Amino acid sequence: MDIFAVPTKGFSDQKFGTSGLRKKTSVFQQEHYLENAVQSIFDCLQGFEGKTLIIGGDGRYYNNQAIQTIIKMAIANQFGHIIVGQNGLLSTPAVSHLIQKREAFGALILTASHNPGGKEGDFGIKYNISTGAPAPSDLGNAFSKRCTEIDRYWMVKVQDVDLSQQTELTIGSTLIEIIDPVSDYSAYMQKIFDFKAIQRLFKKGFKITFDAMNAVTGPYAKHILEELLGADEGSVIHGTPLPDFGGLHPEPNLVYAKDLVDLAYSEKSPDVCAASDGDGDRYMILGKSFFVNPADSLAILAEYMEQIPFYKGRFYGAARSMPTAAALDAVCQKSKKDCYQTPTGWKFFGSLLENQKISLCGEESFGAGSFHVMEKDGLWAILFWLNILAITEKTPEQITKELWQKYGRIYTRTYTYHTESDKDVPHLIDSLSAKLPQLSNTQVSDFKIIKASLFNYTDPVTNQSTTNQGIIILLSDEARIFVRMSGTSSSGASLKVYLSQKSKKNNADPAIFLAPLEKATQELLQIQKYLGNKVDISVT
Ligand code: VG1
Ligand code: CO
Repeated sequence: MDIFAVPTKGFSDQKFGTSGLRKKTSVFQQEHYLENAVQSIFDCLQGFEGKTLIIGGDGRYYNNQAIQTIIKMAIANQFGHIIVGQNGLLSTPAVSHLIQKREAFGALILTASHNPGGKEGDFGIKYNISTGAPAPSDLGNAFSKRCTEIDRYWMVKVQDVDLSQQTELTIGSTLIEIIDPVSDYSAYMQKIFDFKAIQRLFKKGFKITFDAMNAVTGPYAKHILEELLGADEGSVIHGTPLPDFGGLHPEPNLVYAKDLVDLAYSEKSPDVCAASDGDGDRYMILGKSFFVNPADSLAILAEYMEQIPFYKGRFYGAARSMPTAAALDAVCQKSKKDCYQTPTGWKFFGSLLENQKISLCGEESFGAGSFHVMEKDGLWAILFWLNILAITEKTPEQITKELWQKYGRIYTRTYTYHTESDKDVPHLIDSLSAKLPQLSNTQVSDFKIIKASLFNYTDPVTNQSTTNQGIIILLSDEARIFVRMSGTSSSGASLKVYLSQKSKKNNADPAIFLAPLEKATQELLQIQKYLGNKVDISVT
């Protein structure tokens, strides 16, 4: 078998952001584009010869073609063992678990997560390290740099591998194993949660609808919810991974999972509606006519953590990303545990999880996880909820209202403003940043600004600093505005504005309750002035 070098020219637009490299599918399909990125990753790693690489993706268009290319490149780069999910599928948390279980060197995950798929949609690639965690920032920066300067990649000419069968074969000196993507993950979930208690819940007639959004979690959810836990057949909807996700935008939130939300608010609502995103690392949970916001949900997982056998005596502390409302903090305070605030992106939780500073972490974007894997994990969060419901015999609404009763309620809304220009959002953020020193003690609409500052973060374990991770504006009446630029857009730029405000009032509509804060935000940020009229706005 001949290993040969293919000349490439480097691509200056290959930047590894919050979660890997994401671009329009057509961009990825350019000659040498994928190969350039993959070889750049390999070139930044050391000592993988003879070791194991895991490869899988969320099933979107170009998934399997990309996997065939990567298998050949991994052989040429002399990995000793390649593990691939059958039909090219593996969810992000399943990959993270497999890395640990199979003691792999690392993994390549083909996904653009919540971004739409298909020919006209997005494609992406991310690398996870030997702990199972996403590549940390310095490694991601090294990948980006290497992508621009690389001038060759390594390749072999061999036949495509049949991904449709679970099998083993050897090419050159590399063993290739095609595995069931679901079984290791589902076995692990059974070790974590009380499946017997959840089975009893379903036996009593409990109903769930789980929307896999035509993405990777379908096979996982069907096996775990329907086959193992006894949920009715048909509880999992949109359960077959499709290359274009059936036209859905696989992001589980109030905007993109609207049909599911409508079901939850209808008379036909099951006890729980849940959904996951493209690569299976995020979740959404609703009760009958009741939406649990992700910040409250995270606090609830913390509140009940010690009641889940796997976590008994293992609640060390918790963390949330800074844009996430502070419901978690109150629970940690009450149980005298540390609560950390990190920049957006799962990679910032890695060192805290690995060093037992925290057991639980999450983001406002419907991601949550624990030390069970080094990624966020959508189905895990849903099973955690089912376990809580099984133990308490309460509804999501009761559980959430008890949380508000005990700690107060924090209202939240997140606004995303997408523009095709990649200059306007940075311009707005730069202008606001320059004004920050003068903002303290000024009045904006009904609020007084107490403090306005840039969010810089120093990792408490590694001491590594990361600057400019957003702008925090603390206001009177326990209100807060957090502003940052999205790191996962495949084109243009998105401004994200996160509002939150604590109140003793439990039963207001968040949109109405937060209207005065929204008015203050518009006044302060002057979004229209900076971004113009051609913006696509979504609110969750
Ligand atoms: C978004 C979310 C962030 C999440 C990231 C990756 O990032 O806000 O919380 O970690 O997506 O999630 P951004 O930079 O667009 O706000 V996923 O499910 O793509 O792995
Ligand atoms: Co995701």
